[in-house]
Amino acid sequence: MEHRPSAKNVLHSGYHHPVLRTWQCPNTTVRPENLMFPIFIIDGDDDVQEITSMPGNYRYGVNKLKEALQPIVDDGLKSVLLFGVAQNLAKDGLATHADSSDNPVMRVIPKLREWFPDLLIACDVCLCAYTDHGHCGILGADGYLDNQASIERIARQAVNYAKAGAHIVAPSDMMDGRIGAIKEGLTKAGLGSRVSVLSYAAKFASVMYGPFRDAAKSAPGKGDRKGYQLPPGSAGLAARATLRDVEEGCDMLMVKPGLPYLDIMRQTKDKHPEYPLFVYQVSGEFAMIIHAANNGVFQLRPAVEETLLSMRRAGADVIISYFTPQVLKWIKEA
Ligand code: PB1
Repeated sequence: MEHRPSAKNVLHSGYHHPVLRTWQCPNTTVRPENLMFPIFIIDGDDDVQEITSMPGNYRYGVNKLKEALQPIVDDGLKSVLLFGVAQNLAKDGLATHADSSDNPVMRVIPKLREWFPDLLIACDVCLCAYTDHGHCGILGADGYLDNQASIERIARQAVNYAKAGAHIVAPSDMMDGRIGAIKEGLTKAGLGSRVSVLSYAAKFASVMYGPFRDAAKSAPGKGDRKGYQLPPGSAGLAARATLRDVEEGCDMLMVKPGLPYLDIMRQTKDKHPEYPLFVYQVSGEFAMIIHAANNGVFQLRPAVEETLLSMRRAGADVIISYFTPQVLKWIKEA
């Protein structure tokens, strides 16, 4: 008996040519507007420090950022996500310098607006880089997170970044109700319609943040973040957290990390198709690909491109990636 596939089961005819293959892969292209570049701003104004755990990434002082960003902007960069690094500023229980006039992010926002008028500026909003205990919120006298004190402090930080000129504030703290607190603060400041809130809505307690914590000097002094970042196994809490943040008024949603959470991206996009969905390809994902490529496991470019394509296929509209400068060059070459 000779088996022959039916006409409908002959698939090769539909993708035997490169153009056919692009038609078979809708909504998977990566353009400059699909990328956001995370950058670290350190409080040493003339410092440029390579981040050894993230090859090719640097902490930049305010006076060094323009020359560093100019070629990337020339290559088509559309948006950045700013992270402050406090090496000299004092850290305390109230994260005083999270938004003080000495804070490097507060000082660089107006300069970026002047240097690159078309660049969209997002600011990560969190306390962990500025608290002496390294957690993302305020601790109570009992040593546990005080959620209410935390969201009030985080809202003030967000409003101050907005007042300094940020287009987007992106709270990565994972406190309950911080989106509503931030929206209320922005509205009271007259900025409720002019500054976007990008919620790190489904952010998991991942092992893949290590290089970032090295870069931002933001690891928790003791304990961990499992009590406020989502359990990696819970799609249910991801759905509830995302719905909560939608109801509290966020403008855009995020899933983080990326590759281990493609299912959560698809779930989030299907439940909230009317919201732009971001995914954060975190530092550990970046490092894994870089070290694998450097050790001959695969070529860097196809590995990065396949990973980013998978996130677009899973529903991500924007990918926050440390590979952004390199991908922009590849897009320009193509
Ligand atoms: O690239 C990364 O690993 C991002 C880490 C991320 C930044 N938003 C947070 C993860 C963490 O350290 O727990 C920082 C938390 N505010």
